[in-house]
Amino acid sequence: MTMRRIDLQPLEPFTSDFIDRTGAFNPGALEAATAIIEQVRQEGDGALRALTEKFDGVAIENFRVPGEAIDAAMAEVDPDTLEALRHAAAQIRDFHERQKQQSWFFAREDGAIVGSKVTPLESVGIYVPGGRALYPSTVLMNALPAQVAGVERIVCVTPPTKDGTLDAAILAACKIAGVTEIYTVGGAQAVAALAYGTETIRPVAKITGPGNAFVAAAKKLVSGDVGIDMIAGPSEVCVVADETADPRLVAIDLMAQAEHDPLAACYLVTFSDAYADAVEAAIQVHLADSTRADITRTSLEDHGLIVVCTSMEQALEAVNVIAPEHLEMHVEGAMEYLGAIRNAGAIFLGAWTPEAVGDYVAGPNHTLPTGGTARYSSPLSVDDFVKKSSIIQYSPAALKNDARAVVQIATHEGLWAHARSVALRLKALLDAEQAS
Ligand code: HSO
Ligand code: ZN
Repeated sequence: MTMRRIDLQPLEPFTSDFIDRTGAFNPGALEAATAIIEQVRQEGDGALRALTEKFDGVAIENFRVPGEAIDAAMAEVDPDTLEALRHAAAQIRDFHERQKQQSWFFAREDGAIVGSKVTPLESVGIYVPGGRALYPSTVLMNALPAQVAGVERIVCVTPPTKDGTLDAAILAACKIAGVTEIYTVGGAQAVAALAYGTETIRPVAKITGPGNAFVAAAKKLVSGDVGIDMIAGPSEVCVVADETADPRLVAIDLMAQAEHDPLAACYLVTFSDAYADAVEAAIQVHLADSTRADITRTSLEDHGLIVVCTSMEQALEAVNVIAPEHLEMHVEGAMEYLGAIRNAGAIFLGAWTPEAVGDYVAGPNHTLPTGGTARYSSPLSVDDFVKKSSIIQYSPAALKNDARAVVQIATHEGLWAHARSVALRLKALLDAEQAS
């Protein structure tokens, strides 16, 4: 197993040309999703049944998962897993509680009141993938911020397993995180149902959660009719390691991302070829024990990259160009470099912070910007499940203060009624003053 390697010269800048992020877009999926969405809009539940038979190979009569099935799942899941999910949920909830924004108002001296009113979305739909990415942790990471935001209707959709049922741990995570409705339907058809509604599934205001190329395409297509969160690309980690980092730990942390997906992209930023060799050798040793060696090896060989730098400045510059979803600073005095890191979805500091703690239990969300979008976007948060309305209330004194400016700008813009709406009120005020 060898990863692609770049040896930078002193002062040589790391540029985006070194990174290969192609292959994320799939035009075939867009075409297929368009047809599926149309079918669901026209035929509702009938289309969901037909498409579930076609793509999942199972006939489903009733998509809604009954309460008894959810209770049965709680009993079926191994108690230690249930306990771990509850432990994770408590810390995730606690973290997201701190993100909650309050409505605020500001009273100006002239009596005008301006402000911002925060309102939770009425409903959200969470897409939970099946197959290789069957993650109860993703249920927690999407549903808990919605619950903390105050969303009343939290709907979960997820594709059936071969026998038409759902994974018990997924159902248990739904219960723990306050999901209010669960439907056994996946793919672009589930996204269409959430966006436009069917006989059994009422539409939602926003759809979040990861999915395959068809789900991503469907989310893109329904966006505008409903809200969507970010479209997640393949997972990424960038580990910056100096000579103080144990190469075996750096190796296993790279592998922890690589094992997600053959398309996952893992970057090692380090300071000598000898160190890079030691990490590669350690990966080789770990691979012998891995239960996901094939995915891991493919990911590292096809999309892995080692950048050997000559200074920490150069390394940090590389990090900011990569703008990784996850960044591990496996270096002495990691906290000191925080100020220099501009682009990263989540930053893990020091030797005791493997990405896996953030994936599951630390509290911050594991839904993070991928594909370099950390340059301008943020982790999924409570903010994604609320919206704001601006509030404005004027007093007579405030109107008097501002009337001239409004009339001036409105007249410049050629908007007669705008100017007049203020001028008429101003006249009424002045007349009343004169009368008294
Ligand atoms: N590392 C993934 C999240 C996850 N890990 C879920 C384990 N389960 C996001 O990049
Ligand atoms: Zn992970």
